[in-house]
Amino acid sequence: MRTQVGIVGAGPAGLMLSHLLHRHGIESVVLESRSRDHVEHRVRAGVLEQGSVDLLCRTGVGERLRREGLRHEGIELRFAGESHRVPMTELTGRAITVYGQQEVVKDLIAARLAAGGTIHFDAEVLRLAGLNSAEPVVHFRRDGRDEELRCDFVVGCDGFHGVSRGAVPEGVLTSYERTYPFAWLGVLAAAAPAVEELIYANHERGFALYSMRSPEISRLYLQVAPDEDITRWPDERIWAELRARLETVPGWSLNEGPILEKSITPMRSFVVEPMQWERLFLAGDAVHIVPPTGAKGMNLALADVALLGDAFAAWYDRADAELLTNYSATALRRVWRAQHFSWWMTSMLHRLAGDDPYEAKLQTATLRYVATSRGYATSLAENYVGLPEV
Ligand code: FAS
Ligand code: PHB
Repeated sequence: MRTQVGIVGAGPAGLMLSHLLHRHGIESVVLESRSRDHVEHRVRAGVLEQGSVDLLCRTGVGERLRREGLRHEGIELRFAGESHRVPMTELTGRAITVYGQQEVVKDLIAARLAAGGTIHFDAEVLRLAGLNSAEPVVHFRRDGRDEELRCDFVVGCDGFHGVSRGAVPEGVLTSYERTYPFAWLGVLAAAAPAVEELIYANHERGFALYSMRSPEISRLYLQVAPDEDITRWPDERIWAELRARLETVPGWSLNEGPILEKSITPMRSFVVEPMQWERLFLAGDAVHIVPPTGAKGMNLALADVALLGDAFAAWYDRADAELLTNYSATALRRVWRAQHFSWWMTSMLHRLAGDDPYEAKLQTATLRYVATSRGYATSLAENYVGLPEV
């Protein structure tokens, strides 16, 4: 099997890259270890930055997003019994759209298959070879057989637990990491959201987030211990804790309903540099992770491959290697801006280990500064809706 660009992973990064390459007339093959059904139903991110919406729409995969996505022009911060809206669109002229990651994945898979694209599901990549040669080889296993994909370039879009990052020789990569003393318990509930916009709540019992997927489906999160056991969280306990942390303003209550899915997501900040080595390029969670408080994960993945799409086009169209050579340095500017913003949102909103009363006071002061300073609110807003250029 041979192609121009071998892509490991059919998440938002891998699928969008394959779509962008196709639009430039560049062949690719996507190898995905899980089934199509699994990747299309894996509940993860929910917020698309303006730039991600624009990318999907201008490349012809935004039709259902336009129809079903929920455009939001603000978010609400709840703390110390107060509630403050950050009017993001008024401050920046840009907005976010709530549209589940699994819907983006479904739209991209449909577009690739309709265009005759090649995505091999249930095809686990075992190792990458020849990355410093003119013809790298992706070794993978499918239907119990070992197979090879020969290509000009390999792009690792295989997430934090993938194999691509590990294919870079010892001593090349530098890792930067921060772990947090908490995790998120996320639930998907068949309950009409009791809110028009997302609510981020700083509470003495811990952080809570009220999000949604549609007028009928709510998506909610609770800060829990980093090693929390989900079996200790029956539905009643989840709702009771969400009520305690979110129902802090008079006359407002959340809507409950059957919980359709619950899971625990660990919190970490992580970057490896550089994001490329020889003929291997890394994108998305394979090379950086952010705590989801800033809703940046999926958006960063899409921004990475938007750069790679243009870089490969320059290489194949006119043998211009400049964008490919500078991919890592260019992408890392946005990655580190998002790392800082995600860390800042996480530090401001979560009950930190040790219950340091000084920390809690700093959090309240920061939140109140966002609520009262147009300049500080604009800083939060422009990072949240996505900076056009960094
Ligand atoms: P992905 O992890 O989405 O995709 C990688 C793909 O590679 C997967 O389909 C995997 O099966 C495949 N793969 C891995 N190893 C392979 C191998 N050896 N061979 C072949 N295929 C292989 N972000 C937010 O903004 N908000 C959230 O609420 C949020 N919640 C999250 C919850 C969880 C449990 C996780 C893990 C992440 C969450 N994220 C969230 C972040 C998430 O949205 C990522 O940023 C996004 O999925 C990144 O997309 P990709 O880089 O494409 O990686
Ligand atoms: C979501 O709707 O899944 C979501 C929204 C905002 C976040 C994280 C997750 O910061």
